[in-house]
Amino acid sequence: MTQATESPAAPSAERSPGGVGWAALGGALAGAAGLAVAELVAAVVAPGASTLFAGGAAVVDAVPPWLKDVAVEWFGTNDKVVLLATMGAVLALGAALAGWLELRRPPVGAVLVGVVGVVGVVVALLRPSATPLWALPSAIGLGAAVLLLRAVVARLRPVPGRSEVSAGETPGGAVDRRGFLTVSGITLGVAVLALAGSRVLSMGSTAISAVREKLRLPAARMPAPPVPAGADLKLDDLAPYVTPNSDFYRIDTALIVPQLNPQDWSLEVRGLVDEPFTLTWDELMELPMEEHYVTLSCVSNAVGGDLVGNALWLGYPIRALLERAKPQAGADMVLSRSDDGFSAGTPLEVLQDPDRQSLLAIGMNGEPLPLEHGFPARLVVPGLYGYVSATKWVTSLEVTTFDTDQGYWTPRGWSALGPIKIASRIDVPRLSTSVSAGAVTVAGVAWAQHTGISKVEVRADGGDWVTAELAETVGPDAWRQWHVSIDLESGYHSLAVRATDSDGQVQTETKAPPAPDGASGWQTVSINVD
Ligand SMILES: Nc1nc2c(c(=O)[nH]1)N[C@H]1C(S)=C(S)[C@@H](COP(=O)(O)O)O[C@H]1N2
Ligand SMILES: [Mo]
Repeated sequence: MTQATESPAAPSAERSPGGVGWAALGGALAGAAGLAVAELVAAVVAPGASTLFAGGAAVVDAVPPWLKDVAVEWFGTNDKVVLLATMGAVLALGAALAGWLELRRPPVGAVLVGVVGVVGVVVALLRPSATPLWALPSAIGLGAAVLLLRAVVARLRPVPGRSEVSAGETPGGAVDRRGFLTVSGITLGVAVLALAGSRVLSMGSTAISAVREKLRLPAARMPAPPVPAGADLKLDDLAPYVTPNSDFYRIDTALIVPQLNPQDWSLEVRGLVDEPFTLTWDELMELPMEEHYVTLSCVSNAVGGDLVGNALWLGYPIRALLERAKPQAGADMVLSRSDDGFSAGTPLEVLQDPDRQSLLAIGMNGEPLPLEHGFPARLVVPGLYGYVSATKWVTSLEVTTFDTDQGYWTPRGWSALGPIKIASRIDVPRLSTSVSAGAVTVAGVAWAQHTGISKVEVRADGGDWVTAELAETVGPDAWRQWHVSIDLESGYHSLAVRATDSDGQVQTETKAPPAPDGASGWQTVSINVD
């Protein structure tokens, strides 16, 4: 047998090598249309069920801790945008490859698209809040992509009868070029319309923003002590004592912010308790609220980093919820779960501590929680990193044990317990500002939540430690600003800072990376004095 007597498709395609590029383009268009159709269906079913978002969420859950650190370090809080862009690029390349394969080795391209679609269906069904309907976006998107792929690529096959004439000629002579362009145009149209439709439909989600805007929170029965006049030094570049909501760092695994309507929200308190119960929003609103300033920080914060912020939280004590549920002997952990599948394991003892103001929070700096910070309710526990305590969009508290359960990050390489390490940061002078020789103001913040900061020291060029002046603070759960004047001659200098907590423990010089239980070491900055 010779090449020439094989099935017509393969040799003809070989005679029109230019068709390969067009097939790749057609594949990419069909892939884009499939993803857009999935977005459109997801806008009706559930935003998190689309191929892109369910796939992205699965990637987020699967990344090893070191990669999470690298992502936060390189991209900061833009890491999600980078993830989605990378996924988009990989899928576009895969779809182009499918176009090429479909031309050369049908139906391999269609099968490849099918595999991606099936993976999309499976990961969507595996999401914690998934219902069987979550299979639809990827399934329907997959169907659309396969149909369009086959239709586009079919137009690149030589039209019978014309193929003889065109042997060895440019592909345009042999294939139905106009047909190809028409089908490609239709495919592009499907992609654009489906995407536009999904945007329009998902604007319904701004409905939750509207609900939040209208919400009036109850006044605190127990208001926070006023912020002392001297707590905020109000220096340029120094982090303000109270972090505005719009500047507050955001860390979570959610690719799309969960949209919870308070009227549909409830908190289930269950597990090893004598009196399990479910608390509705209206019931919560009737309970006496408290207000506390608490500084929240992330275990991923590098030395000198800004994944930390101080806010006024309004909420109901978690301690009181637990009292009502009556935990049983032997329990030592509360596993809090969020609507989107995150969980945190917090020591029961910490949450029952009458001296620790742990809240089921509904308000942040005088407003309902912003959507990204956990609307309508989240946990805030002074002294523990967010990953083991600060569950946003919280929907259940399960009293359990550390032996039987673990929070989201623990199997991913992070410590089960996450007490916050003593930390101090230099905010002033900023690297970019020019400083003149003489008395130089150095200032920053320091935190050791729940113990409090008793001293901050700064030294220049490895010399003697100079004690900084501490600004006032409302209490041990909130950070403290500090400032000191240091004489510096012109030239390069290195400045280091260390804090001491109220128990007399000095911040360790030993450097540790964020994983597995938080970064440590003294922050050192280099400055150029004119
Ligand atoms: N539902 C949910 N809650 C979550 C997380 C999350 O990924 N999902 N991340 C936690 C982590 S690691 C931190 S540091 C804090 C950050 O809270 P913020 O975004 O309001 O600053 O939220 C915690 N609560
Ligand atoms: Mo975190």
